Amino acid sequence: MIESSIIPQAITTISELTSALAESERTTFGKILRSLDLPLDELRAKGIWSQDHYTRNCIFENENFELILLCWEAGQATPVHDHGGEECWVYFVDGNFKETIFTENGEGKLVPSKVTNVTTGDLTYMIDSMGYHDLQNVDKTRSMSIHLYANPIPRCNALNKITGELEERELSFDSRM
Ligand code: CSS
Ligand code: FE2
Repeated sequence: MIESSIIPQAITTISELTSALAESERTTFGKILRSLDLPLDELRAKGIWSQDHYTRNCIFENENFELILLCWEAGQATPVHDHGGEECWVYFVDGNFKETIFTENGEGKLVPSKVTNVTTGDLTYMIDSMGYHDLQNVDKTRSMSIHLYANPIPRCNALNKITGELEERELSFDSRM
């Protein structure tokens, strides 16, 4: 394991990021993501976008964590969801997003408890004990975010807007980078 003191001042490539995460304890994951300074052109060239839904593009995965580039068209959003009992860091690579955290009220209904506007360079953290959340690209243009889950999250619980019930969803990749 490397000491946090030898994490590079700035991480400027995806392979540097992957190596730093693979060689570090998860207690330093937030610090590593905060040191990101990635060239946007390289990521934009590798990303894929869909008019139907935000896309999930696997950068790297092992048994300890998965690193995913999410590509968002204007206005696209996640359902309200949890994180399968794992830790979730989101680094906002490019764009303007709204995060809404939901917690259960006395009747077990999910209600919004906190809304945060986040922008390029921000880092957020979620774990199921904090509740559920959704994310929306509130930009008028395409946006990107990098998601780090430790351990990997093959499935999570998401709110079905039609039934108002939580249901288990498989999380798949639209591409592997
Ligand atoms: N959990 C969602 C993104 S918001 S953290 C996903 O991985 O698709
Ligand atoms: Fe999430």
